[in-house]
Amino acid sequence: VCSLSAVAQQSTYTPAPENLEARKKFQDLKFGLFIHWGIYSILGDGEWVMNEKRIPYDSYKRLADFFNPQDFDAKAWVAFAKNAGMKYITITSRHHDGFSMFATKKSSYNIVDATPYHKDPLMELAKECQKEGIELHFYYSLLDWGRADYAYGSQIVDGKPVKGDWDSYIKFMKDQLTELITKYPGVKGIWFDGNWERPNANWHYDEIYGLIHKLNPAILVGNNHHLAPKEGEDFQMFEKDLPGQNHTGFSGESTIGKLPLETCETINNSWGFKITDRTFKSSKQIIQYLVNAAGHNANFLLNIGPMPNGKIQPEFTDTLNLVGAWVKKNGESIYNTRGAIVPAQPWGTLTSNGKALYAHITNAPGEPYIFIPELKSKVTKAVLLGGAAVKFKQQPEVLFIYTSGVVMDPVDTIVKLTTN
Ligand code: FHN
Repeated sequence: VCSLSAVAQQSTYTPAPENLEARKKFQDLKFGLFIHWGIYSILGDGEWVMNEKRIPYDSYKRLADFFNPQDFDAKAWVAFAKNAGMKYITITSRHHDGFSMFATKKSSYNIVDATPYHKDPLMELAKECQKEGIELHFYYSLLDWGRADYAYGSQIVDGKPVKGDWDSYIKFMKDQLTELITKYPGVKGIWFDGNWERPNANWHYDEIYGLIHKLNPAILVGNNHHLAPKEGEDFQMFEKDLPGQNHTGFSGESTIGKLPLETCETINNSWGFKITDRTFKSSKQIIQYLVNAAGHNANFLLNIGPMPNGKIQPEFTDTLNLVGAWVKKNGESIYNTRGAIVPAQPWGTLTSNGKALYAHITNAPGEPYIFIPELKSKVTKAVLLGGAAVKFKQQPEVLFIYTSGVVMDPVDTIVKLTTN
């Protein structure tokens, strides 16, 4: 039986006008830089190293004594993102190891108080992003391997861990989120992760999301819980999968909702710096991922794990220089566009900016033409983006684009279709 007070407490989230505006802007940005960086970077074995190598928390914590990223340069990171054509950055403010990469008063286990570096890189980054017109989102881990109040490994009964102090942990997160939102200039989003470790816990999202939106209604809340969107969230992300796909096994329960979409993927095979990981994706793979994400109406958040000294490894820079050059040339078919216009086709995908449609032919067609089914708009002109006219024929709800004589680009042949 629902008591009256319980009913009264249930609130439905109505995003503020500035939040709806921020969602639209976010969708226009299309391409972001994901950064996993923490004291784990020292070991060069990924951000899960403490857990995977079973390093006791007290021993792991000693890494802080050696974390001194003297070569960190916020300007260089933001320039790196901009040069790649990225319009926003999402960075780990605190990962599962519980180490805060920012100046927090709520835990001494943070980069300013616990390392010889004694500086706050996230403040530098926030200021530089603001100066350069790059949006900044903070990744924030719900899961904590070390805090006593979280009590990692504890059984969950009635929505709470049996051990630890759940209320204290929830309060701690709220306090830190308040710091992140109120102290750092220009923060545009919070990217939660780790819900999946305690799927049956009561995370008090109503309070946490409510607090965030009270502090700043425009802030976009997303949660990588691998489930359908929950009340209070402003965007939906898919880890290592395009919306609707489930290669990772993470996205089985994440049916696509109505929120702006984002997909994240790694530049090699690791989130945090991994010294042995040389499985670098090519610029072609990254460009095609971006194009496919846009075609699926999603932003693409591409991850790098910077080195412990604060530098970004040259392999990433080289690849993203090529990606940046491509986006500079073809950006009108990516930025400010929307996708999911027609289902993904064997030859590729479609984007639209409202004025034109862009057919991205990323897979060489087997026939000397491609066809676009279910197309409602009337096409009046077809050209290669920035180039010559292309022959086409429109029949009711099907458009044929003839590719014979067209020099195909192995990365993406873009045909711009003017519609009326
Ligand atoms: O466990 C994390 C992982 O370290 C990384 O942060 C990724 C990013 O999407 N999310 C988690 C796995 O779902």
